[in-house]
Amino acid sequence: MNIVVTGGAGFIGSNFVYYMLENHPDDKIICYDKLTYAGNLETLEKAQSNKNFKFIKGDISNREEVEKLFIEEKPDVIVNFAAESHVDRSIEEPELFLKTNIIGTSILLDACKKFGIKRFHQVSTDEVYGDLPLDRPDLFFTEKTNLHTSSPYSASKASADLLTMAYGRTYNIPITISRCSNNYGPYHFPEKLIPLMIINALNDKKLPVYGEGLNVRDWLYVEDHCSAIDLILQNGKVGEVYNIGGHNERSNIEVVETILHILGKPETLIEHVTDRKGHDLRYAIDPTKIEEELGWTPKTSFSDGIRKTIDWYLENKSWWEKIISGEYQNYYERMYSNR
Ligand code: NAD
Ligand code: TDX
Repeated sequence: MNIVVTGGAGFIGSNFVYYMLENHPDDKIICYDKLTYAGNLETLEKAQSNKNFKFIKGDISNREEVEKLFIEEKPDVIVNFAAESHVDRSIEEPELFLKTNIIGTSILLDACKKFGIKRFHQVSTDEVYGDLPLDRPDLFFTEKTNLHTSSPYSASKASADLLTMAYGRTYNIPITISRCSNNYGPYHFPEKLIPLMIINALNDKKLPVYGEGLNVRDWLYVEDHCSAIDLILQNGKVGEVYNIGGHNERSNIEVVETILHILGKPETLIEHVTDRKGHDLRYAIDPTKIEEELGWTPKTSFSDGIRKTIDWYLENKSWWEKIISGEYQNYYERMYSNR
């Protein structure tokens, strides 16, 4: 099978590329990525020598480039990871999120309609469900929870989900959608909570916690997300949505304290800063459907995963040092100075 992984030079997409090359040696994995600030060819260095891997630079929101991809590579499957993915950037510049996440997805779906496809899988997020209150730990997101978005990012992802379902129903395109909770692990871009805190702590810089740090996220080790998508591609029911999560809820402050503790750094590095606008309180996934229908179970607990992740950042300093010494500095300055 020819499997196109859009956004495969980013965090989860690259982990998925490696997962598929290892677990499906008979498939060809084609990474299609625009290489925005979040895409990084160095991340794919170890895949380049694999004969089953190919990289193509291209933009999902460019119709001509996408049609060329379909004509030349004849994909059987598209797994769409390509997106603008950072909530804080969406608050600064919503329009780019609409272009990539909504128009880009619609252009991919148009190409599926025009050229045919065996499966279009949309990688979505638990953020499309909005948030849950902090004082109701009994509540979880199920696939039936209403879409109720808070940020321009989540609104754009929810729109892409709706378009995916509409193309499935109207044009009979065999679609599936997965909505996963927060991922962490190797190759996570330094702007996101866990890598940012690890890197700042290693550099003895302040750790900027938004507000009181009581907001809760449900963390999943990235490899467990990859295995879930793989199962959905193999055995998932066309037209269905699957939630992915492993019941690893932690408040942000707990996560930051855990990182400091493992690294042996003082809690005085923590600095509470102005809260994110519209900040979602709590995400928590109910994964019963994917567990019962597809037999998926996550392998990595948060306590193991966070140690593995910290080890990876310790062993791969050159990967992140290059990122934080570039354009990232302007971003950091814009986002965090005088906050
Ligand atoms: P990321 O920002 O690390 O990577 C995104 C990748 O997409 C980059 O390689 C970038 O170059 C590429 N890209 C951006 N615009 C593109 C375009 N127009 N055409 C082609 N490529 C483009 O993101 P991530 O954290 O790996 O997230 C991947 C996907 O998973 C996203 O769709 C995101 O919404 C979803 N998701 C992420 C999480 C999470 O915790 N990170 C959780 C659930 C779902
Ligand atoms: O400097 C920070 N300080 C801080 O307190 C940053 C970057 C974040 N935070 C808080 C905000 C959130 O409550 O940490 C939490 C996690 O923040 P992010 O890493 O930005 O992730 P989140 O907003 O939860 O969104 C992530 O999960 C769902 C991904 O970035 C999305 O792409 C995915 O869809």
